[in-house]
Amino acid sequence: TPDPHNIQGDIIVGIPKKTQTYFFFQIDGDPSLFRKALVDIVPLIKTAAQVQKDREALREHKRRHGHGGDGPGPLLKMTGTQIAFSNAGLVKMGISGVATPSSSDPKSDPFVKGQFRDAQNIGDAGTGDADNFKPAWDPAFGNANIDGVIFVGGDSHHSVNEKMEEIKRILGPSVKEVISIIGDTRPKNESGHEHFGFLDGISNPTIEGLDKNPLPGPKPIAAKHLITGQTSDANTPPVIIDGSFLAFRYLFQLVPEFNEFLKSNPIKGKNLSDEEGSELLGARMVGRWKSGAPIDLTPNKDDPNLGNDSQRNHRNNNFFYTNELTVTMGDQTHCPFSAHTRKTNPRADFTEHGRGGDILDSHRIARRGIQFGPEVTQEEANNKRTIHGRGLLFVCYQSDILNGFQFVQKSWANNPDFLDLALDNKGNKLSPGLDSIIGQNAESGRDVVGTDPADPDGKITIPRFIVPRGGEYFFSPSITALRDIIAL
Ligand code: N7H
Repeated sequence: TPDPHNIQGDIIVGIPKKTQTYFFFQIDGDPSLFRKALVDIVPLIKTAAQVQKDREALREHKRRHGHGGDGPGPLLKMTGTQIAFSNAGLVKMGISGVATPSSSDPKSDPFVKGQFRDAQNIGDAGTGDADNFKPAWDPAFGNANIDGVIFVGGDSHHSVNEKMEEIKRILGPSVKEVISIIGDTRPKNESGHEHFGFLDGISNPTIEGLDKNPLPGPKPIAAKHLITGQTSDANTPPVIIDGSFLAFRYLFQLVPEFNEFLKSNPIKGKNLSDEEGSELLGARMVGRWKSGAPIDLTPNKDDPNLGNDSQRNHRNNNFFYTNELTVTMGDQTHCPFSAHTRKTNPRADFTEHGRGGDILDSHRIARRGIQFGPEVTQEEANNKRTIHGRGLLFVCYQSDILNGFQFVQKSWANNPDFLDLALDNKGNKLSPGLDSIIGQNAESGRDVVGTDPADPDGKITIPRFIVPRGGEYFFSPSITALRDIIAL
């Protein structure tokens, strides 16, 4: 089992955060200067064991004061710092041994190539042919010059800025900032909800042997799917033991446009008002209602008690697209195969069909993102057009980028034939089309099947509401790797 005192805390626990600053940097000048400065950065990095303690303190604070440190009464100051390196950064420092385990060829290893050169593979729009493809990204991410990222999550901008200043003082001129991005959870009742309005962060893999009381839902997975170097093979490079790969995506969301699309395309039904039809369409695109309630369990209307219910009856993640075994496989009346959650974690669709839990488990990812940008303004709502940039700073961890993020995006979300368990009205296999939310194939239209429960064969074309404008693949080393191998 991996050691919680050695693993960075965001990987298996998740840094508690109201806000988080990502400092993307380039190692400047002689890399040994940076490696020396790292000696004083390492003690600032929070381990999984420490983050677990922070979470307990936060729970206790909530129990006593009714809020997480931001209401009346005592505040709870808290930050968590993490660090990760791109392949370019590791190469600059002369650190070898980090590569995507399942990749046989460095030329096609997404980690070694960097995400800029993997962008066409994962469906981002851009220009140029396969050999010199240039994704339509922001310049900071467009030159493949990011060596690493340090990020600090915490209770407030004040706490995070203080910690960030301390870090920058330690690093001094050994790094150059490429870009800093600030993420913020949304205000009040929208806290925990992403910008389209849906509760996020409900379903993440739990880990065998580490999570003592996993909530009902998908079974815990082996640590080796999230943590690198979990093998008894004596040839395992020490640098990868207790580490994880971090996939970062800078994803802008067109919120007024998304809302307008739902409004203009309500699902028609006997007992549905237009407003309810629009809400149903949104839920069938995501796989959950805005409250978080899974449509597999409540297909006709939202059920906020169920959405919030991770703790009381542990119901909001305990579903398998089998409609509690009341209907046969291939059914889309509760949830279309094109729904975002069903595409990205098909649960029993996959395991019940002889394709083995371990294979599904190898495609699970631990998501730790945060929102960025302001709330939709009145002007934007009126004009149904985005003026201010907002979206998701998507972060996920996995032990293998080919099996994890890249696979989920490329082979599931962007693949119109996944998962073709349903039959069309002529009895042929029905391709579900793209993932309604994140499916993408350059600039081409996003055809999606099954959004209307009364017409499982029905196809609609959904515009792109998510615009990727950058990203990188990183490796988050263990504390011992940072201290004994990378720092000088
Ligand atoms: Fe998704 N959304 O608001 O629609 N995601 N996601 N995601 N996502 C999930 O179950 C969203 C993105 C996964 O285990 C929920 O915790 C948005 C990428 C996976 O059942 C919601 C964006 C990738 C799951 C959203 C975005 C994934 C998941 C339900 C981009 C991987 C868990 C909350 C802006 C390539 C599935 C929950 C499971 C859940 C949304 C991005 C993957 C509401 C807006 C890029 C694996």
